[in-house]
Amino acid sequence: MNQHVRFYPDIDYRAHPAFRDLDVPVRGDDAIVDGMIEAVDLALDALHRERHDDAALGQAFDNGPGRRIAELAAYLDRTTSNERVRLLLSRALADVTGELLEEAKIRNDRHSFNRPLSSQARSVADDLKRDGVHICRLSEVEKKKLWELCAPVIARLRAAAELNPKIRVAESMPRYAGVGVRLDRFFRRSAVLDGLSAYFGSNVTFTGFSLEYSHNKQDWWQNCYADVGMATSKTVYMHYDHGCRNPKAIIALSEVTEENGPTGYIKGSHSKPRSNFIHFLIKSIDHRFYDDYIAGTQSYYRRRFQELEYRREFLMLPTALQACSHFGEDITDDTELSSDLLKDEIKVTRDVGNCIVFDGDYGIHRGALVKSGERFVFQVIFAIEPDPPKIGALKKRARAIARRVLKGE
Ligand SMILES: O=C(O)CCC(=O)C(=O)O
Ligand SMILES: [Fe+2]
Repeated sequence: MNQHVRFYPDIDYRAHPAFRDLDVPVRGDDAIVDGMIEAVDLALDALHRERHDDAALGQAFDNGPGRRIAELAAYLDRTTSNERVRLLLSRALADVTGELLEEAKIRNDRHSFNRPLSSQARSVADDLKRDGVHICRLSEVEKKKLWELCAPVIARLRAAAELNPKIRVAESMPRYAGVGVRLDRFFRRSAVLDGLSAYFGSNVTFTGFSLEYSHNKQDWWQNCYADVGMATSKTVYMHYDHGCRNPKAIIALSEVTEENGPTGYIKGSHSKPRSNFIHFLIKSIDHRFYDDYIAGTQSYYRRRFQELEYRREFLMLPTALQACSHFGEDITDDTELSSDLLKDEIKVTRDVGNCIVFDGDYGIHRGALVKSGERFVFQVIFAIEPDPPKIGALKKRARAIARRVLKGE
């Protein structure tokens, strides 16, 4: 199979024990769909190589990749008989067109991005380029201070977990108050922001973060395929994040070992060959699935793969679209793919570091799967965007301080 028209990793769902006996007829038009995918990717590549002024970019996008995507959308609309599948595809294709235009704008701006780099920032950017990940460390003193500042949030998270022990619990925290300001200082001091900017060729800002509490009673990631007698796989929860361009950091406040859910990153996975278009489209399909999904009572987080009806609909898609951004459980243990991914995984335990910065939209990672004990981490979101005007940031900070004083924190 031509990996340039496929998602990475390419999983054969028709051979998977939970799908192989479902008796869904094969569409038989993979060659046509693959050809149309290739046409979108070629048009995207051509557009990304050119330099446009802002006004002309939209037009160039519509005439190139936009037109090719519309052709694929019309073809799938004509040839997909299941109504729910057809509507899902149409919503996802509309979304992905918007996403790819945004991506094209970012890439277009890169042609004029040029910023001097310190040697520290160059080394962060080199790590990201080579591995898709940069690992660093907050001092014990700084960690202790952050832990103290988070005490009220930690107490609320523990209480929420008591009430609802099986699901994920996190609280988003103010970007411009105490903890956010300290994290911002850390990212600047350790050249994380400059390194990310150099890696992406665009300005990167620290936009927000939350504190997440994970513990061993949670089961949101377990037992997807228990109905066919499969144990949770060794690659469970390996995934790409849902966005299409935002880098991320995970900072561990707890002492992390193999037991309490270390973040894992598959070194080099950000640059594996794949179709750029399919990479974006699969995330849009995953996301748009939830528009007509009626939530059930189970806590497992990927019901599209757990329920027979949705498994059948999944097999009605062209083979190139039979993929998922959160694919870890779908890889069968002791296969070549499973061992390849596992052998390249770096687990960020306390001996390795306590802060991992990574390209989570293109690189495979996982974490928070606690076997025993518990773990508190900050999930940090960066964005590719211009710095906010200084005066705006100062105003936000003043408002955040005022809120804190009023709350008596
Ligand atoms: O908590 C971790 O270590 C990783 C979590 C993650 O990748 C996510 O929430 O998307
Ligand atoms: Fe993630």
